[in-house]
Amino acid sequence: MLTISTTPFDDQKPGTSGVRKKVTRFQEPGYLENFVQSVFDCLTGFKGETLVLGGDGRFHNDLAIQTILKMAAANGFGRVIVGQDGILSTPAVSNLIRQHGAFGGIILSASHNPGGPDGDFGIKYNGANGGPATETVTEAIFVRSKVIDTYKILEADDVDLGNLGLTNLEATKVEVVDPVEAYATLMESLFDFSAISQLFDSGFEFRFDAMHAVTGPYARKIFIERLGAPAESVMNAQPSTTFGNGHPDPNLVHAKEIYDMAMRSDGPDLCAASDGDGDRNLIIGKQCFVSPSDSLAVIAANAHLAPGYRSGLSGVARSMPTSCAVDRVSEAMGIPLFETPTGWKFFGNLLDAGDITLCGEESAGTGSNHVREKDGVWAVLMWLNILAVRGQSVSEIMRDHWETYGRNYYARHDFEEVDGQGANDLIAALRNKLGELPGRKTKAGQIVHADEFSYYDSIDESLTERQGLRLIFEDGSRIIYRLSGTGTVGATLRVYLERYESTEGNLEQLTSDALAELVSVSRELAGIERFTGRTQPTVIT
Ligand code: VG1
Ligand code: CO
Repeated sequence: MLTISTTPFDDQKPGTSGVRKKVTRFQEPGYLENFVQSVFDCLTGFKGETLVLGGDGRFHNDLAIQTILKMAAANGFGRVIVGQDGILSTPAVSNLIRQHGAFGGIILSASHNPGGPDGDFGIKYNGANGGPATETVTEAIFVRSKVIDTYKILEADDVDLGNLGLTNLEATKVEVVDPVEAYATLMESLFDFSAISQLFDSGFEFRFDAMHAVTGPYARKIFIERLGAPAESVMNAQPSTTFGNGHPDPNLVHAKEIYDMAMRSDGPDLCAASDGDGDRNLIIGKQCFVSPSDSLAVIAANAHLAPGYRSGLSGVARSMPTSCAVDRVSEAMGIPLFETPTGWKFFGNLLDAGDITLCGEESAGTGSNHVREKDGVWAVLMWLNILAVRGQSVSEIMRDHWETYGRNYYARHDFEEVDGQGANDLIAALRNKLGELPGRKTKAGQIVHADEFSYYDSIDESLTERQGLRLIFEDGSRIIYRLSGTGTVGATLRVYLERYESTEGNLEQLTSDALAELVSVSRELAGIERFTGRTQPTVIT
């Protein structure tokens, strides 16, 4: 075993569950090693315990996996469970940690960010509950990474990850597992597979775009082999290190191929997609896009139709910028609703405590207490199960939903790769102005409340501050501003817009029209052009 001297890096961000950087940064000697050793240095009691390890297969995955295996062995883990060829989706890692009672896991991914030699890479640590490390742990890792001066690694040959089974890395056992098997079995325990098979038999047309990313093998095994969907149902199913030179973000911009297919009048009945690491989902019915916020609400209202959720929901949670559509459902069902900061790690304690069964984010993340990550394939199966039982189309289900609960028109405008200083100045200026906003009349109505969101987690007693500036209007409309924590170039300003239309209102309006006034107020109030030089967002979702 070697103990190698190293010097800390200065570009780690506090408060994020891991690091996401350009591949070239990760190729610098010691960069990955510093993060991994910082994680191990912050954990106690893992000697002889199990670590789960895998990634989304992007460029650098293979090299990083070998390094981490040797470091885990040098640091004293007893066993490492690793996906064949180093592949595991994020929800599959979460499941394996829980199933094997592992100490924790390491996930290699930059999620929906592009891959390849010039793309992004990332790494994060998940704890024994299967979820992203909590605020307390990520803070400790950050502090450690600033002072670290050595890391430990074995001098050993690379482990063959191509074959299933056990090998030894000195005293540490390395168990190479099928990435899909355990996950597929979990899905089968939650959903009515025979109802979904019958749906496919009935001629229901389904397309899933794996975007050349990690879900390809999962989708093939589950949708085609176990549920009998025709082979052409899964597109771009072969994972590649560059994601086919694409951008594996299942939104209307990057998943345009499947979006265009869904918008045809003779298109499939359900189109879906997932991201680089398999935790996000896109759901589009025939000519009917389902916003992630609406998807969460529909799933909350219908989850009891799936066997795993038959006994109902204990509660639901959404991130603060996610639309309030699910709030209406929770109110009608008489179950608690929790509002958390952006990021899945904030759902972990609520799920562990049994306070919630379902949770989601506006950024195409939906999930439940079955794992501690958002789960793309799970969300698609949930929709298939609901469609199979209700026997209606996606658009009929949406119409029904809006007629019952009203409709929350919603959009997110992203200003990507803007100057970091400008973005910080914009937020600072708006923060200073919050006090004078309540009472102000705008063309989108009167502002009644303005604040900066903070969250107190009563379970671990942590306080998380500065989680987005929030303007609330007299009719319940909202404009929210926050800076992304996951971008790797400059800053990304996200502006979230929401307007509620009650059931008596006109549900036919187009989303863009419904939000036009809010959009223009959001630009003016924050001085977006003045601070960023941009007149238009780069991505609208
Ligand atoms: C974004 C999303 C957030 C999500 C996070 C990780 O964060 O807005 O909702 O939890 O990505 O998703 P930010 O800070 O850039 O807004 V994934 O699929 O990249 O693990
Ligand atoms: Co992801």
